[in-house]
Amino acid sequence: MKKLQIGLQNHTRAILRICGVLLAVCAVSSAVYAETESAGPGIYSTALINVTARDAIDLSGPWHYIVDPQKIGILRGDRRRTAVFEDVSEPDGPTDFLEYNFDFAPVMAIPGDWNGRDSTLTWFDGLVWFRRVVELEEPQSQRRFLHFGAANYKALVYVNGKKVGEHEGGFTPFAFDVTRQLKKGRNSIVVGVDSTHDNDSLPTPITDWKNYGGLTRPVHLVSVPDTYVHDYFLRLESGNRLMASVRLGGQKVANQEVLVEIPKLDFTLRGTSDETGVAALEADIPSGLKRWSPDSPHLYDVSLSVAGDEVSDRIGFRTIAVNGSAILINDKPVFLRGISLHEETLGDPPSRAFDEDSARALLSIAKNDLNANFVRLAHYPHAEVMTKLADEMGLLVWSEIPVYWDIDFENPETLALTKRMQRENIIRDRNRASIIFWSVANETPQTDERLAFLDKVINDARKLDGTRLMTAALHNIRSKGGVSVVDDPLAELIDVVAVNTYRGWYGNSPLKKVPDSEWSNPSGKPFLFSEFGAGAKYGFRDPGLEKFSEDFQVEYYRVTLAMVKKVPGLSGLSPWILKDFHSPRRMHANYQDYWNRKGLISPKGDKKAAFFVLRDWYTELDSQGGKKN
Ligand code: GCB
Repeated sequence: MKKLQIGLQNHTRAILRICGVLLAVCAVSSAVYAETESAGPGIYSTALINVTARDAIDLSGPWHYIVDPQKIGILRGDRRRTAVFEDVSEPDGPTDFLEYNFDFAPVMAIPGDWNGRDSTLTWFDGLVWFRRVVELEEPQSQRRFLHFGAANYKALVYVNGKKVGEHEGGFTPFAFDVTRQLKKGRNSIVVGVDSTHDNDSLPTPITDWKNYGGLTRPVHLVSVPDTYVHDYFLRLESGNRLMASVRLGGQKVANQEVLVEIPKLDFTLRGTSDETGVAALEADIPSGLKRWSPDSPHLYDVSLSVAGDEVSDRIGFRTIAVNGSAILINDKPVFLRGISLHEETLGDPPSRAFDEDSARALLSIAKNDLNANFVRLAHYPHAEVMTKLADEMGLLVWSEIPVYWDIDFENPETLALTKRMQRENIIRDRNRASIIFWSVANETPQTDERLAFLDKVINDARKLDGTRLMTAALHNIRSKGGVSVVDDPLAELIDVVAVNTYRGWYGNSPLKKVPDSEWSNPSGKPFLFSEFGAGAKYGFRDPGLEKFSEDFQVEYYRVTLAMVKKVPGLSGLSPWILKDFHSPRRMHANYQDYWNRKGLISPKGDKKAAFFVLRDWYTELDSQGGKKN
């Protein structure tokens, strides 16, 4: 296995390995969903989707929590005294003294990250146990899933003291069938969340963002009938067809009548599931269908039903294609006036957990104030509330998995983890019209191992969703005769070539030379600048253009936009970044204080001067019908 440049002591490694074995891969419980590619076009096994549209108990709210710095709950969990997951509270439990008691433990609002919710845990990286009690009434006729929007990074899940499953990966949903473990009356749900990453994890511990630990997205107890709609994918495909793949779960998945209806269009698709429980339906595009676009984000109420189960969604329909170096939405070229975003709320301290208000706050600054039509949701799948809102508000979206910098490209387990994470993301979000790109990597090293790894990841994505464009943020640039040439074989595997560049910020190149920089993209495919940016501390002004002054950032944006405007056939940009964000590697006490300051707005949302430089150009472009050249 390749050695990454992460200095872990041997004994730390040994502990990580033990934990790794215990917490291993997402072996979903009760053998309901095997981690295999299952039947049907574009349909794989993973958590059921769109849980907020189902009969579900929202478990948001206070959960008791216990910090376990030595991870004894996992390592010695067989001893009753420290078996936190058993959730025994004396005097009902053993007479022997217990080393924990959830009833006396503090509470934390879930969804939430512990770093922001408990000031003693600001930089805590490790294991925290959470408990929530759910009272249930009989009869319990339905199948029940315990569904997690996300837990960062590994989760061990117990119901009434019995383990129901594990999951690895901090940004994607997972669910366990807990029907058999639940009982009438009091039910204890205990989740151990371990935020530590290692060389084989995704990402590794080396990132330029804060590792927020905890149950960062909502938890639901979902009830479904014996046979139910598990996941579905509605889309327009070339040739003017509306296609729907619907996958059933439960007892009798074969030969079921499946109905997809769009009442507003008086449109019905009807079909029967095959023996694997998949119904593939299609018809000509209904007359009168208004296509979704950023200018007119038209969504339709859609209902899917089978055998007594019904799920509703709001879905937009549009096509995406490429013509030479142009990106076409509904057959029209689009220039992407973008901005990058981390999943971190406005405020100090910020949070990883987004509700609709916090998502709307950030997205409306992008859409309404900056006049953007595109957001790069970096560097991992963001909360579902973000992509649903992007659909509603009319923002095009770049969705990404955390293949960030150097990961273990030679490790088959890392590959399996990457593919599963991508699958969980795509299946959750492929009905979102806003998403136009699936991105597989950010600034990865140019090696054969990486290429072979990403080739497999890209192929998997294309099987799950043949309608989106594949991309990656590249940084391998060669200088030829003064021209910067995008020189990365990964460009051959993707549909849209995107480049990160920090000329004038990192390195010694002076700002005044930036406008003269020339770019060449030999692939001829659509070309984007996925990142550029400069740090500025809000309120620090210096006409002498000291770095970290707002004035420097303004000048940086002026010269960089001058460069951008000259790139022939450019399809768009997503500068780095909308808001300053927490990062452990930004330690400069004067300028940074653990914030990456490249935001165009401060942590609390104050606009820096450079915000208006970008806004003015975006507004000008918009008034010219979105065309750059
Ligand atoms: C990059 C990375 C991004 C960093 C940024 C920076 O190239 O993709 O994650 O935060 O540079 O600020 O240096």
